[in-house]
Amino acid sequence: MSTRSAVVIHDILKSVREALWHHDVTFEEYRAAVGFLRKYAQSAEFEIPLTCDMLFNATISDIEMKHRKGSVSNLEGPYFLEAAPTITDRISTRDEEGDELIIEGQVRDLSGNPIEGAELYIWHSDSQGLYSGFSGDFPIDLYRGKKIIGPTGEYSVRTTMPAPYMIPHDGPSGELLGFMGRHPWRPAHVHFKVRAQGFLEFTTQAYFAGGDWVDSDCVEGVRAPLVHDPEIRGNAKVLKMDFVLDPA
Ligand code: MBD
Ligand code: FE
Repeated sequence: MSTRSAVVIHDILKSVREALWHHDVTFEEYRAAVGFLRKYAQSAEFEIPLTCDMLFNATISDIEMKHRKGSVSNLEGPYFLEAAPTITDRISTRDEEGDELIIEGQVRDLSGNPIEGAELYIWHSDSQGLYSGFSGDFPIDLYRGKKIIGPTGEYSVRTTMPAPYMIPHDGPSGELLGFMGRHPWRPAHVHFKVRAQGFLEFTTQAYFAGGDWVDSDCVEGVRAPLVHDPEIRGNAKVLKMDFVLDPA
């Protein structure tokens, strides 16, 4: 009897070996590739998850959507933090001048009933494209929050616009992108995760129509239904995000 891991690993290796055959990969090239992989052992701790997320996270999230009827999910990325501060109606930021962003919508089930008590995590970059908790002296209570959803399922949270994000590219993840002839940019995006008793955990992102790199995301995460064209309300952009959760 084959275990699931045996079957999946076998198929992955089969595909890799086919590619090696197909391209006549030489011993020298093979040694160079092994040498490249060894760099991960000396690099920062985030490099391995970053490379994996860059290459495979979007695919895993698409595969998962086959089994869901609710909202369109998207990759989590490497910068989710469980320890996000609980918020009411605004996410703390340090940009007095950053463009205002209002995020509002409803959390509901497949039949349209509000999901009271759902935990909505929102996290995004600052106006420089940096994430709190992952960049120097940058306290984790900024640019992240956990909102507890009330009885109507509706929520509204103020924050500032994220910026396009350049993934760290001075380590092996960036070097790999270079080998592939790609740039290290992600378009500006906001991350969401929703957890509620009795429902599947839901993770997605929102992107902004017309923004830089929307068509060439380095992690290939952009999906058409997730590209939004926010309306303007006063000085703020308004991002409408409804979350429809599948039952557990
Ligand atoms: C990010 O900010 C991100 O969201 C993903 C998916 C990968 C790298 C950096
Ligand atoms: Fe991100």
